[in-house]
Formats: sequence, C-alpha cells, structure tokens
Amino acid sequence: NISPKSYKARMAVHVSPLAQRLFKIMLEKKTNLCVSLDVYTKEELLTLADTLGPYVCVFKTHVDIIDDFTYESVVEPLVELSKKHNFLIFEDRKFADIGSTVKSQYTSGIYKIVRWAHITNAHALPGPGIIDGLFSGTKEVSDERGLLLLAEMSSKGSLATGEYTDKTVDLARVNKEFTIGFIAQNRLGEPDEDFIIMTPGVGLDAKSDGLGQQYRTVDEAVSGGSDIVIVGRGIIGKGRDPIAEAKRYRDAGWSSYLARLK
Ligand code: 5IU
Repeated sequence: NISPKSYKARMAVHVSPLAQRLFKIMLEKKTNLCVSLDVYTKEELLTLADTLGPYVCVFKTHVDIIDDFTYESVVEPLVELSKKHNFLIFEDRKFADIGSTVKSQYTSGIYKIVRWAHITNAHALPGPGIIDGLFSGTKEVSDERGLLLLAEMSSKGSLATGEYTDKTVDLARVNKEFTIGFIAQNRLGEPDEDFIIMTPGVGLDAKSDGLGQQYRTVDEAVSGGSDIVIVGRGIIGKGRDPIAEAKRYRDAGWSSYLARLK
C-alpha cells in the first residue's frame, strides 16, 4: 500500500483525464512539487508564478486572501502563466457546505473558481451531496476538473483521523473521474484504486509555525506514500530565496520518488 506504481504507469491507466494530465506534467518537468502561493497581492502572486513556474507541477492558491483581487487582473494572467509554464492551478477553497450551496460558491461570486482552477478541494463532513454539488458545477465548463477530499490535515490536534478518514475514502470511491484523490498525510485507499495524495505540512527547516502547523520532511512525506508535496513558507517565506528553495524542494521530492520506486 505504501509503494504506488510509477507516475508513468499510473498515467497510462488513470480514469481521470485531469489526473493523466497531471502525471504527464510531473514526468515532463520531473517535479512532484506544489508551491502554495499564500500572498496578499496580485503582484507577488504573478511574479512568483512566473519565476517558480518551471519547478512545479501545481500551484496552490487562496485567492480570497489577495487584497487587490480582480478576476481580470489575477485569474486571467495566472491562467496564461499556467499555459506558459505547464502547471495546474489548485484553489485550496476547502468547501464544506451542502451540495446546492457549494455549487454556487464554486461557480459564482467574484472568484468563479470552476472556470479556472483545475483542482479544488472539499471537506467530507457534509456527506456525498458536497461532491454531487461540485460535480454539477463542472458542467458549466468544457475543460476537465478534479476534486481532492480532505482526508487528513497537517495541523496539530486535527479531528480528521481514524473513522472519519476511512469514511472520507469511501466517499471518494463514488465518482473517481472527478474525485482524483486526497489531501492527506499518508497513503490512502487500496493500491489498485490509485488516488493522488497531495500533502501539506512539508518543510525542511522548521518543525512548526507557532499556530498549529506541523512540518515533516519531503522524504518522510514521499516515502510514506505522498505523490505531491505542498510547500508554502519553506519556499516563499520571509527571508528565503524562492528560486533556490524551489529547486531544493523539487530535487528532494524527485529523488525521494525515485527512491520509492526501487
Ligand atoms: N494546508 C495545510 N495543512 C492542511 C491543509 C491545507 O497546511 O492539512 I487541508 C494549507 C495551508 C497553507 C499551506 O495554505 O497548505 C501550507 O503552507 P506552509 O507550507 O507555509 O505551512
């Protein structure tokens, strides 16, 4: 269970076209790094997306923290950069309401997430209707979309453990073309189910952040079954050299992946 097959083998057989596309990007760019762009201005967001774009397979965003957000000045250039550098965009929205409401939150308002985010995520707490609601929102766009369920969290004292995590995995089994995997700290599901595991709470220098975040190393995450490591402040935090750090985490992630295949 801990050792999934190669990205290449999984790409060839995955039921989700978006998952296939993600594996293809990872193989072409030799990276399983997702950088979390938690910044407050469009200038920082777009500059980082352009300079770090070559090193990542995915950028994770929280568009609701950008002070000067407008759709035209943030989303449109970000989508252009995703084509220029060949990465996917993951809006870390953590939907948590009933199906009808999350459908509106996914498709409407000022963010209109479904139009541009290749991937988004949701809590399993409300039950299967949340997946149905989000999936029905994807009918408004022609491009492929993927969902990650929050099966485990990196924060200290998280309640998403044990039976809650197991039931989250059960929910993900219903619509695998849309639900491509989990935000999790461990490999989940049976090997032949091939969920993509994306893991936050990864850092090579700090162990915590004073607000409940807990960090593990890249190798701990990947050898434990993570497919993509998510790194924020370890790369773009105060006083860091983002390009140097992105290369460092990309290299660490790829060598841990190659080691896992042996
Ligand atoms: N994030 C977590 N842990 C989780 C989930 C999401 O840290 O369990 I779900 C988000 C929060 C932040 C990013 O946007 O991932 C991690 O940033 P740092 O690497 O700066 O801690």
